[in-house]
Amino acid sequence: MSKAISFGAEVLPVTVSSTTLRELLLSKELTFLMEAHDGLSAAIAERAGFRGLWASGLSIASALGYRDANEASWTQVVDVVERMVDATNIPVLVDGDSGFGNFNNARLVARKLEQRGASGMCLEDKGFPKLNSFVGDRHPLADIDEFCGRLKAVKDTTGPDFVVVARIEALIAGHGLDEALVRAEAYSEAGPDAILIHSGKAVADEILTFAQEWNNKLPIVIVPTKYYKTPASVFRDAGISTVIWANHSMRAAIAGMRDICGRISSEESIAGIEDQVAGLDELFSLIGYHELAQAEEQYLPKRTAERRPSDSDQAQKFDN
Ligand code: SPV
Ligand code: MG
Repeated sequence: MSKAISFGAEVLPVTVSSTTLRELLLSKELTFLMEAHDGLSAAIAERAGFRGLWASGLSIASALGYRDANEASWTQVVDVVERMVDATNIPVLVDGDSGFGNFNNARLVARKLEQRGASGMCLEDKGFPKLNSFVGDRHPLADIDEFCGRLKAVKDTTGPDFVVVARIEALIAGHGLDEALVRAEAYSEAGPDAILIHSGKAVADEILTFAQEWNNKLPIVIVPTKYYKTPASVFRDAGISTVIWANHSMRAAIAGMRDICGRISSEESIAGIEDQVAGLDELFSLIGYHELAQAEEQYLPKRTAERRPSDSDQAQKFDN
């Protein structure tokens, strides 16, 4: 992948290349995608060493104060993704929910995400509006043929570099392994680049059995939010392609903000928490203020010895 480097990430606008999302999915190594929900969280994940990002629907919705029930519009999501793309130089896989409607809405969203620099979209086999997989137990699944049409439409509308991930919610909806495998088989005919198999269990058993049966006909992506105790080595040994840490920057932000807000409120002071929040230098560095200083040197007229009229000079002029 090659794109003009973001102003935030480097000193000068040059062209860099990073590993493409498809390369990450197909690589023999286990890939980790880190959740991000805005430009800042994306930049932090990149600095931590992640080679790809998950634009989480849950986290983006939460950061905007919405529920993960398609309350945020697709254009709001696209705008957030654009900020994540601009703030980093690593590929972004976007949680496209169920595609915001039928095949036509799904392909419209995918095309727009591609135009804004996203590297791929994950489409889940539910209807519109969807509800977060961990909320309640009503998760009606899409008709298999209809969902294949949605996948095909997205594939046909986007370019060859744009990755499409077909997400199976059969286990979440309580339909069992056979249904998940039937769906994986059918969806793979529609041309996606990978299968995401989701599970709400606290242990990885059903995911590991799925992986064994599926035998890597397409790369497998997983989201171990609930079976978080399973070590990565188990996923490696099972031949899983990609692990998504789906919501942990957003949850870390909640915990951090909750604690700091509570302390400032009760202590009526910021003295005690100063060394527990990120320094402004770190913030300025993450957002690339150094590039702005360099650009000013390059593009602003050089200051002359003569002082330029300041705002207070102007104010005085009006006062007189
Ligand atoms: C998300 O991060 O929005 C996901 C993963 O879709 S989950 O919340 O587990 O459904
Ligand atoms: Mg989601």
